[in-house]
Amino acid sequence: MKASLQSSLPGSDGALPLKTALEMYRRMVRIRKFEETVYDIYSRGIMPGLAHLYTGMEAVAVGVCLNLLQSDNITSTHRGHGHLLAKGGDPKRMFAELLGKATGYNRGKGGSMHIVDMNLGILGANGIVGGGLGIATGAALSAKVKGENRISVAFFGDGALNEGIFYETANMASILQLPVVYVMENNGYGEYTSSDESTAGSGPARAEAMNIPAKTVDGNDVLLVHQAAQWAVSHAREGKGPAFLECKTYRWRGHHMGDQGDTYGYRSQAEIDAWTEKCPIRRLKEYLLSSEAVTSEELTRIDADEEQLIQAAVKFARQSPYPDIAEVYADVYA
Ligand SMILES: Cc1ncc(C[n+]2csc(CCOP(=O)(O)OP(=O)(O)O)c2C)c(N)n1
Ligand SMILES: [Mg+2]
Repeated sequence: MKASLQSSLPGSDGALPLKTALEMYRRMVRIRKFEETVYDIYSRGIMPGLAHLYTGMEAVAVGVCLNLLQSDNITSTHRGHGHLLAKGGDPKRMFAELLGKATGYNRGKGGSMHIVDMNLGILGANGIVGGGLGIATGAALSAKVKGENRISVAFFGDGALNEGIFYETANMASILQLPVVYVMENNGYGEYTSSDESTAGSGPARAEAMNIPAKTVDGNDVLLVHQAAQWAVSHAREGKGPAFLECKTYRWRGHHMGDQGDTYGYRSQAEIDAWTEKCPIRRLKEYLLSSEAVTSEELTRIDADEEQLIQAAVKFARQSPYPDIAEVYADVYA
């Protein structure tokens, strides 16, 4: 095995360590297996509540988060499992939360859209579209005021780009030169509406209008996302103010678990198939194998490790107790 892997990225200025490339692979596989297991347990009536799956979009969360320190903050969305896992979230506590168990991140009271891990800088998934933009910008303001070496990343969708909160917070971040990176996950749809029908202009153009430098990248190529995020993260960390990254990608599954097949008829099978062909995991796998930096056995071993991790997490969650009824009003704000 080679010690390091020369990245073939256009404009790449150095070698991408093989260790990083393998970690990208591992985390994308973890997210894929986590999400497809959620699909399975939800479909079998084991999981209550709601879930929005990240399958197909793994390269965005992983490419960005592998540029972050543990102390850096992220804010996530309603489609948050991938962001949390990419930042180092514990699959056991996540599954326990999804099943409403006392061992979950929020002691079973939050579910999919409220998972928080302050030790990992994860300021929360968020059921409010665009809600994370304000929180990430506020965290960046606090880092700047306190003089802490900590940046924030706000993941948000193409739908959230049309929320007023983006303009208020991005304007403030630009004026105050706050260390925040806005990562727009452009999967082409907000619920069942194509962004072509709902969005005038583009995210990067809107950011640039506020003097925020912006790039667009193929969000299904983890190497390209990683490289672009390296630029955006360094920009924020070096005190140059906010940066904006648009990652073009696609969600393989419906908007949420109630959106199956052609229930709402807004996407053609041909479109879904074309994007499935651009699987970010398969792409990285082919790249790694063609570079001869790793063997297929090594990747198969990672697949098996991750399968075991996810199955152990589900088992842990299923065997965990529900919270005691006496806690029903604890940690609840009204
Ligand atoms: C403020 C607000 N408005 C509307 C909704 C309902 N809603 C939930 S997800 C969603 C679509 C979001 O689309 P996008 O930001 O592109 O994220 P994606 O689901 O594609 O990941 C909408 C409209 C909400 N949760 N919050
Ligand atoms: Mg979207």
